[in-house]
Amino acid sequence: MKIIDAKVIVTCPGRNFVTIKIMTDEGLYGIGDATLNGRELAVASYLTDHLIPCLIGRDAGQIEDIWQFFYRGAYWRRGPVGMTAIAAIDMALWDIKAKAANMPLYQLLGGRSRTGVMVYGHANGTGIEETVAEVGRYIDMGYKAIRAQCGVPGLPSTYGVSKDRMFYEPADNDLPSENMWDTAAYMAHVPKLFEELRDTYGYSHHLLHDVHHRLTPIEAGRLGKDLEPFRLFWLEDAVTAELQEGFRLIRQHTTTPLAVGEVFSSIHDCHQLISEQLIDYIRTTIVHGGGITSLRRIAHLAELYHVKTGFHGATDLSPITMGAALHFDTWVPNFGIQEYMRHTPETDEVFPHDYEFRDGYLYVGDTPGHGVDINEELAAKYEYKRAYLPVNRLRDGTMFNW
Ligand code: KDG
Ligand code: MG
Repeated sequence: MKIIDAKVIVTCPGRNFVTIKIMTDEGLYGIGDATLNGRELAVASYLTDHLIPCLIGRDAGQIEDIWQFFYRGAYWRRGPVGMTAIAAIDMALWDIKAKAANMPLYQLLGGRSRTGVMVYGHANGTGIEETVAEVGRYIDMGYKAIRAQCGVPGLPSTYGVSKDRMFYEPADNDLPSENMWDTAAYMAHVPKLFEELRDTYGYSHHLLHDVHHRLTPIEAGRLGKDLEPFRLFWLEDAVTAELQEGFRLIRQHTTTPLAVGEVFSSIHDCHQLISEQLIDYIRTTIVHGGGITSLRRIAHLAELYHVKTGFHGATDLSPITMGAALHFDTWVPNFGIQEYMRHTPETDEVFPHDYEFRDGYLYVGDTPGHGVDINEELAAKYEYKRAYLPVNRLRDGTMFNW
């Protein structure tokens, strides 16, 4: 089956999404997500100007060879823009292969390892009381696992606390808005939130927390230790992870499980973290980590070292990534959990899909492929709108991690 054409579709049903559609001479097509929040057009150009011309005429079934061609053949390896572009092609080719086999993708990967995929939702509020009430709302909706984020006294805004109760959208401006950060205020506040949560709801639900790269290893060790009585499912992105060995220091000080990896683009970003057992969950997901072909390698490496998957699933990853990830989650032996931030109805309409949420779990359907499509006519109605993630500064004005 030959690839005869491929195109990039940019749409903004409330937020920007980039999609590749690959067509074959047998009439089958596949779609892949190429969305990189705040850098969408760079990936669109990487695909249109550099990868698509090399795709035409290739055998759509040679997924591994095409992956290697674009990874090794680029000479300039890795990096989020390039790996997101490769991921999009890879997702679309797996979609085509599964459609050609008349199978849902999880069957092609090795079949079902579980009936449903446990997901975690996002509860947040400006203060502790509001966040505790929100967690209650998620429990009422059936969630078994909930991430809790809370405003910090003295800071006008904080990562993870949304303006909209239903949908959190961090890319909030056409130029980066500026947030302010205070580590001491945050470190003093977070344990109070989790104490209140456990006092209110007990220990029957999983609770998670995202630090969003704001601490140093020794600070993270202290926070992890302070949170130990509240038995978190995980503490996420406690520090930036360019220095993988930095996690050793956190590990020496706390038994709170650690998750990291949503910004990683390849296995080399987490090789040491995994092989030295410095983390418990790897969050790198299909769209930013080079696709299903690449994530399979990461998951297998992780399995050897008792590390489980915990795929990133924020709203800036399109429903295509969610569909592909859910098939992967349904198969992968060392599955941990899947993040699930609901997309808006406009987004769901542009990307019709067959997965559904029931009682704390997401279930994939049996549509051949990854089960997600794109309504191109509708997509064309939503024009690209530049949007940036915020940046962060300390109280004295120093640039910091967002
Ligand atoms: O684009 C950035 C978001 O995906 C990120 O801020 C969300 O940290 C995030 C998470 O855990 O979902
Ligand atoms: Mg995160």
